[in-house]
Amino acid sequence: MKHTFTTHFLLVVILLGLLTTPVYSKDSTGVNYESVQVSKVPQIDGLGNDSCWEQAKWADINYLWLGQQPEANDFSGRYKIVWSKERLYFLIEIVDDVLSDTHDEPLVDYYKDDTLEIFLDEDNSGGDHKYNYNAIAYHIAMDYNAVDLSTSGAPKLYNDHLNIKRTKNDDTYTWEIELKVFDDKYDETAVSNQPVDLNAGKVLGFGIAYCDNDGGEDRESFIGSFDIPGNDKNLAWQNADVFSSLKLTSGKNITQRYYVDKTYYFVNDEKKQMDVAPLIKDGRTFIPIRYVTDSIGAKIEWNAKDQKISITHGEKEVKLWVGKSYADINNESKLIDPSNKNIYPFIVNGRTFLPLRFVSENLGLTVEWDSESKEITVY
Ligand SMILES: [Ca+2]
Ligand SMILES: [Ca+2]
Ligand SMILES: [Ca+2]
Ligand SMILES: [Ca+2]
Repeated sequence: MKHTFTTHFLLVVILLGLLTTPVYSKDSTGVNYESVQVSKVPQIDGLGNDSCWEQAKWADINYLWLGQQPEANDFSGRYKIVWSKERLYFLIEIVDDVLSDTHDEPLVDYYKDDTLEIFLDEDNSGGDHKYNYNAIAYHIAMDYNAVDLSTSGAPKLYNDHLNIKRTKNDDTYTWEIELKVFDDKYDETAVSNQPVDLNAGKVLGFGIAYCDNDGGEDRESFIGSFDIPGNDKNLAWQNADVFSSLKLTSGKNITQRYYVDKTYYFVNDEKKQMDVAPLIKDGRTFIPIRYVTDSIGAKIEWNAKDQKISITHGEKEVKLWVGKSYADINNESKLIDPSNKNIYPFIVNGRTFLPLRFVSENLGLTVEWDSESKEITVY
């Protein structure tokens, strides 16, 4: 093929473009936060003393996007995230020496006061989100008004997406936030929109930022939870390409320990009590499975008419029937124990006992058995 002047010229233009435009790559530049699913969601009271918060790790809000680099007592911030099937939960701790809230109109200059921002791109698609719902940038004011730009370009309140409480202890402000997640089909003219269901393995575009104003007309510093390469770092409000990513994981870091014929058990190091003990039948350990599924945040349903137990955990769905030696695993039929047709769910004293190893392993968990201590470890 003969190269013409035009193709050469185009190549040069493209190469120059590559050299001068920062390349945003979520995997290489994003702070990828892994959030664990919790069975007991936090009480939204601005206090981080809920047990679920112990399962989550802190991450920093420490990248300067605009203004001057703050000292630690001027601004510092960190956050934790946990999730349930219905909601995301944030615990955000902000140290700020002067709280400034002088712009009274919620939709005018709303980012010039002290403002907490949460960025969310439900399907991690990236791309422009300035006047659409490809992603949302919640600008949360001190009075909990949550603002972003609507499809008309005008700022709009999205207060019904969030439940927010904040407490103060000296210069430390603790925000606790419950957030509904909406996809890009969000209809701002509808009376109500249905938030999406969350599941393990889901990845969202995400970020947190803080506008720190200490008494002036405008914010002095704008600090984010992820790095934005290049000179222009004030991009997250309109471009989801720069977001970092948030991965939802199952409660796999939860270790449960059960003991045959004992009614106590452990979830991590917390000792708990069950009303009936695990037992051995035909060489297999059986247990009222709700203890296991509740500990990892799985959903369990009992259908009395069909004597059916349905368990859903992330992408996994396990169905079993009382007296039936087969189960449905994601709609595929499977024998519970190919070597023994007597292994099936049964009822004793009104309690349904399920084969512990079979159910746990088909939910993606690992099971270990210690014959000496009769201890079953599930993680
Ligand atoms: Ca709380
Ligand atoms: Ca400050
Ligand atoms: Ca999107
Ligand atoms: Ca401030």
